Amino acid sequence: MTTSDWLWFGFIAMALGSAILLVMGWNRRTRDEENHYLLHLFVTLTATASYLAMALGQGSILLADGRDFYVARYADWAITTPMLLTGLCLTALHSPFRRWALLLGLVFTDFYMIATGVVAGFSPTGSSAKWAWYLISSGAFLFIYIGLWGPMRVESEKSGPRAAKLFKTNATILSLVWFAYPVIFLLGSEGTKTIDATATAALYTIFDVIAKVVYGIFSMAATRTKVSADLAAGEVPEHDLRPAPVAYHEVQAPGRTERVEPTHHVQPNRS
Ligand code: RET
Repeated sequence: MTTSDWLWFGFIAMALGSAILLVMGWNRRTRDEENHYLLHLFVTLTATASYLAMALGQGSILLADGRDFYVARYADWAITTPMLLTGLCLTALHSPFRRWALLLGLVFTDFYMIATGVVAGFSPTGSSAKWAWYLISSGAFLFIYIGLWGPMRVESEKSGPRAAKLFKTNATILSLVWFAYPVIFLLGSEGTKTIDATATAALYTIFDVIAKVVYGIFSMAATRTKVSADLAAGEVPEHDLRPAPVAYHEVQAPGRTERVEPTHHVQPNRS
């Protein structure tokens, strides 16, 4: 298969994955299902667009050292990796407001990893600048692992055994699959050129399909199973139902959610 074949394969896999996710999440019963639906669907939709651009020859630029640099790939990662991390963090936190800064901290670290990774990618082959940026990006990656397996895992345990178990499973898959990326970079056409450009494109495509489509479908299905168990155990509060029967206003104190009764008269601003 040529590089172009792999890019078309990626496009078809992402489009099919989007269609499957669209159907899987059509009926949403709770906040959890709604969160995961939104995130996983837009991850594959973003990648569908990115792979289409790359397959049509619009997603790359020709660098001075003669390589095609796939800008679309990094644009995709900059959008989708924070979304995938957010999904995992919401499995642990349930409500993002409980540890808002921890969630955002992980998302910013992830964005920092991709942004510095782009600079590593387009730095000239063999330059020390490339490896300096690679190390900075890898440092950010390390902090993502620390955040996930440290404080985020502790938070998941406060969300009950079902949430803790699902977080552990998903965090394990994500940690293993994501680890492939810096390795592919190292061996591929952006790094040491141990493998050629086609093999690099093939490996990135295969791992993108695993990280977005396979993981997305698994995470959606597992969330649905967890939600069914939560509902059967009577553990879903009214404000987490979708659609919720009335409007609720979430406040930052743990476990507190204020029910806002519908009012049909205008409240004066000051008395
Ligand atoms: C780069 C190169 C510099 C060092 C590191 C990297 C990490 C990339 C990662 C990408 C994950 C992408 C995913 C995409 C699909 O959904 C930028 C390759 C650490 C972790 C999960």
